[in-house]
Amino acid sequence: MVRNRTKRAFFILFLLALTTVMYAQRQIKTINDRWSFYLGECQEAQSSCYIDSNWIKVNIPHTWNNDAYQKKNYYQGKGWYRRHLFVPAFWKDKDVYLKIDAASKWADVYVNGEKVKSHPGGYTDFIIDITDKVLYGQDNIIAIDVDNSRKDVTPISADFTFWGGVYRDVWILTTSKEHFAIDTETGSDNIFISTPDVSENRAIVCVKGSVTINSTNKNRLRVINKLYSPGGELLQTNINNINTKASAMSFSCRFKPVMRPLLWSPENPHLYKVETILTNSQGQELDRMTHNTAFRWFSVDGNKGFFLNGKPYKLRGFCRHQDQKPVGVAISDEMNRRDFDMMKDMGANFIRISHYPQDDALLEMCDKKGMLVWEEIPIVNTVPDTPGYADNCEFNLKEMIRQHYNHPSIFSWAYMNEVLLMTMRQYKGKSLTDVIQRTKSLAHRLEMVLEKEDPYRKSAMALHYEDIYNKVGLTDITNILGWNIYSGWYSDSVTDFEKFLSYQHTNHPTHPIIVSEWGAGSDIRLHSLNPHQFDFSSEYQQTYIEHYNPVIEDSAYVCGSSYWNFIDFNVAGRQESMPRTNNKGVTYNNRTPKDVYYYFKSAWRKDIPVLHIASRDWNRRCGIQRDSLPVILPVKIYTNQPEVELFIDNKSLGKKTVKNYNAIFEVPFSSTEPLLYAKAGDVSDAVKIHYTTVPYNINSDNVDNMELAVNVGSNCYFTSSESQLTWVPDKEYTKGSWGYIGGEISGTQTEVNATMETPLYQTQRKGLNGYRFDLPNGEYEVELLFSDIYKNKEQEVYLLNHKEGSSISEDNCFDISINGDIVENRFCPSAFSGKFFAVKRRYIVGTTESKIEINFKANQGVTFLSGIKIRKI
Ligand code: GCB
Ligand code: CA
Repeated sequence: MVRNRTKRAFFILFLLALTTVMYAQRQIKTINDRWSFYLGECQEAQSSCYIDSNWIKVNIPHTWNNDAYQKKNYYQGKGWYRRHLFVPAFWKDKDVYLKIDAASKWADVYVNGEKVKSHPGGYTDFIIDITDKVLYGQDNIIAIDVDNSRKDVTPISADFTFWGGVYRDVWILTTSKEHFAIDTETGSDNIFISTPDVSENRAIVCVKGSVTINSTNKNRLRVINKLYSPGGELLQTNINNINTKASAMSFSCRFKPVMRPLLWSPENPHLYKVETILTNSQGQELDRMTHNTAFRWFSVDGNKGFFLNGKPYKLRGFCRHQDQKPVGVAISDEMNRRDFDMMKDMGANFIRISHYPQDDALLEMCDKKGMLVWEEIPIVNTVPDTPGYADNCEFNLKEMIRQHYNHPSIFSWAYMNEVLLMTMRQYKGKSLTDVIQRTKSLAHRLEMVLEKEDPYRKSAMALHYEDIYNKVGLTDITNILGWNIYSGWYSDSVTDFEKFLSYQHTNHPTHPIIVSEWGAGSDIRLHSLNPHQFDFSSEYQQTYIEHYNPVIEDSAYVCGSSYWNFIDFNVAGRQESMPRTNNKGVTYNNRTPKDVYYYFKSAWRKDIPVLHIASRDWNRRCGIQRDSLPVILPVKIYTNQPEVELFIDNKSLGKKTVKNYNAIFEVPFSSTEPLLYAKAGDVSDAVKIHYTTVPYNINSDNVDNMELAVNVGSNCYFTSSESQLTWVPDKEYTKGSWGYIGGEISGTQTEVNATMETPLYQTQRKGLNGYRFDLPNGEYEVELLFSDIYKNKEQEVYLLNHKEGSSISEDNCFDISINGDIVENRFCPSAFSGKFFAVKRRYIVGTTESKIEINFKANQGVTFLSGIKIRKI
């Protein structure tokens, strides 16, 4: 009896399973596992009988460019992926597709040795119909030949790494023989939902698509479109009969107006749903697709900025690169969603998906949780005349639009970034005119694609800080002008930002402006009490951001901005303080927020109180102790509250009025682990600081535990990530204290080899005569840091007259003496390893003269010093 009942239950389950199979006609699943990979060319790999057992086993998403974390010249070339795919016999009744979400930058795909697709473009997906290529009930071989070196596929020049690999999901899609057509030309799902007419009172939804019939079944088919409210209520059903005799079996449906629609906005992302169902004449379901849609409209105005749903709306957000160490761009959906959530947490309502189309997982969040989107294709720096390049650009634009058309969060498609930057550096005269002409005709061509593919969105391009774009007429081509402005970083002073904007606005009042980039770099190891342009201190980044944001907010004609960048991202070719990294992020590459994250959060979140002690990035503090009193150091608070109180070790430092979302307290530091506690209304924040001192006057009371390290030639404290030792900013020698004697500040942004402490070596004093410490007698360890970053001037002159074959060195060489004793005779720091190489020497010296004075005397070229450290032993 019991057994019988179980049997019956099984039977019912079995029937249920059968029905689900019958209805779930379209199935899609990842095949990201079980791939074999080979780096390099391997012509035979396409052949189905090739044995790949000695290849490495990988999972997709995958990139081969972990070398981009180590060197400028990362591998650009070919990589092969292979996978066995067993295709069950019962799939004979289905159509089978392979979908690859991204293979950078070019892919040739083979099935059982036959080439089935070539795809240009590393940021868009592609779909291949492999129904007639696979063997049913058997093992099949898929091979993908990927190449990230192609010069006919954009990007070819840009400030980011062109990671190679199949770095987004790979899918197998099966459908019944009658199904919604799949777009194997441009990789979209081929159903397009538009909302051509939306107002507060009524909204129209249209659906367009087509049907594929790969069977002899010529029965009538039916397309049923159902529209659901955000709450899931079925609002309307629309039925289309498909004439299966017609050659183009397309359908289109226009729902009756939705009255008083719930409008979509980043704050209230109401999504309606459209279900599109294909049935045969007996009503049996053959295929089904579901899409979100939303009711919103936008406009831009040269004087009044951006409008969402008829109301002025300031765009506040970020540009986003996608990579994360150690996986590069082979990031998961979860990581995409995590990035979205962080931007949303800061109160962003806008994302510039730059400089290339990104994962659907991100766009899905933008629709669902609310974020307006500008998405673009990566035509960056210049337009080359490489054959095929322009065609591929046009193709990638079309792909992006068709693939992401149904994301209601997108309001703008963009296609060029700073496209005259390299152009102007590389060409002059007639050839410059030619490139500009080529650029303009490509822009016109792309505008036509935009107009044809999607008349409902705005076009945009991002321009660098030069009037040339107006002069040559590029700014008349798109709907929105993005200006990338770095005044106060790469050039000039921060106040040139507002000057440039108002100049553009005054001269071109009809051009709607978005500040599509602005940003300053920061390196968590560098901090300063008097930060300045390009010093990579966290404090300069804060100053820069605090200056720009109010200008953007207060200029009504500015639509808004996207700060560059959400993350510190990898650029293999970049040098600066953190080689291989562009560090303008508001989060570190591992997505830990920088303190400036909370400036944005304070400025943008109106719905919750925000309070953050902006010392997380500078929580290893070092004070230069002048007397026995506590050292006073500033502590900044970011908050959206009007007033804030700060405590150190439970002692109140009083309250301060908050201006521009920040307040700075002068805090007395003395204990080694002080607790900072801030309070504003109901919110509070606390952080423990690690505090050390170094003496201003070295004496018998403080010398024993002293390790005085000076970042020579710099205004910045540098804390080593490895040892945690802080190197204090440099100062001039004064009697009784310590410091440099003579010389001038100098430095480089070029990477220095053989050290992890790059910024220490990049900042220097050049032409100095000496360095002096007044201190008690005793025995000391003195360490000197050098890196030769100079051409040798005398040698330059000498080189002009120099005879072929005579070997001369361009080294800068000097004698070094300590308290009068020569310790280095004609020392040439670059002699062995060359320029831009870290060199460190340590000396044990005793003094009976109450001082240690190191002197430098040039033999050839200049003297220089990057850092100095002194410690009693
Ligand atoms: C720009 C570029 C962007 C760079 C950025 C920078 O204007 O559009 O790709 O990464 O500047 O940080 O220099
Ligand atoms: Ca230095």
